[in-house]
Amino acid sequence: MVPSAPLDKTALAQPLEITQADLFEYVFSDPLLAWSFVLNIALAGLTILLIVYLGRNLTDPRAKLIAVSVMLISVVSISSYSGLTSGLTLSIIEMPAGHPAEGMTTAGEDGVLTMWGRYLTWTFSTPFILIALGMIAGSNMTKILTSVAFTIAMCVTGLAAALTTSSLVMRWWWFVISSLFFLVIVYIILVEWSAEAKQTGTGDLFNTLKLLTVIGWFGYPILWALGVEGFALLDVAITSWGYSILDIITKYIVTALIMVWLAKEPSEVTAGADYGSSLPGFSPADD
Ligand code: RET
Repeated sequence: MVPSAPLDKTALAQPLEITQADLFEYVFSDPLLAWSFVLNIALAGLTILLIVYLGRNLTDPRAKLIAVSVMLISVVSISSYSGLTSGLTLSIIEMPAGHPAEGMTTAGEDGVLTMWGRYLTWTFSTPFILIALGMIAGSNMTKILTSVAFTIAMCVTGLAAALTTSSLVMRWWWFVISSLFFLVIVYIILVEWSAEAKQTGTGDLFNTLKLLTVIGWFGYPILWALGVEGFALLDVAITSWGYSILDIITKYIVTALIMVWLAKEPSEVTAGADYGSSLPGFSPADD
């Protein structure tokens, strides 16, 4: 008989620690949740191919910059959803006292599944949406960079709202701060860029993009509030589908509309071969 290993009593006293592998398994044990991630990886990939195809004949550097900007939205998206699918950017987090999801367990662990990777990666994807929109409107660096800075601030404070476990009031305080930053962006899009787009001659396209963007972006804080992070009225898989559907509208549909229009290199967005040149009057060769 093989002698059995001595029992490690200290190991029994340890609390259960959830691993990344457990989270990976958890995602795929819920097909609805898994599909909300995997579908977006596929759509982001297809969107990149569409951009390459529609942008293949672009020559103007300013038009190309818009194309690169929309491509980066999907580049970030593939990385974001890969992080969620693998469990790398998911955590089980215990909600503070008084939170409706207080005391809930997930995969045998105290807490709820938090998709914090979403809030983190929006920090990198939303700036590229705003750079593309601002350039289509014909706006200036000041307004474009202001919108980029505020979207980064909005996403980072949104991440703080999701990860704060000390106090319910502090979670909602972060939510309020993030929402104030969001209103700055809404103002820039609805007031400043709408007026500029009319002058630039891109008013028609900008109107459609503006509606999809502003209505779509309002969906995110609403979902946050209704989902497990906020009032916990929606379960995790439904919340995740909500975000995935909003992503389809605000990223891939917006990108497709921009690229179909940009492919013809409309004179309203082109700026000539020396646009952005680091040497005055010098136009870099197009290989
Ligand atoms: C949070 C919660 C805190 C309050 C507000 C939010 C807004 C999020 C938005 C996200 C937009 C994301 C997009 C991603 C595309 O890749 C962080 C949910 C106001 C507007 C467009």
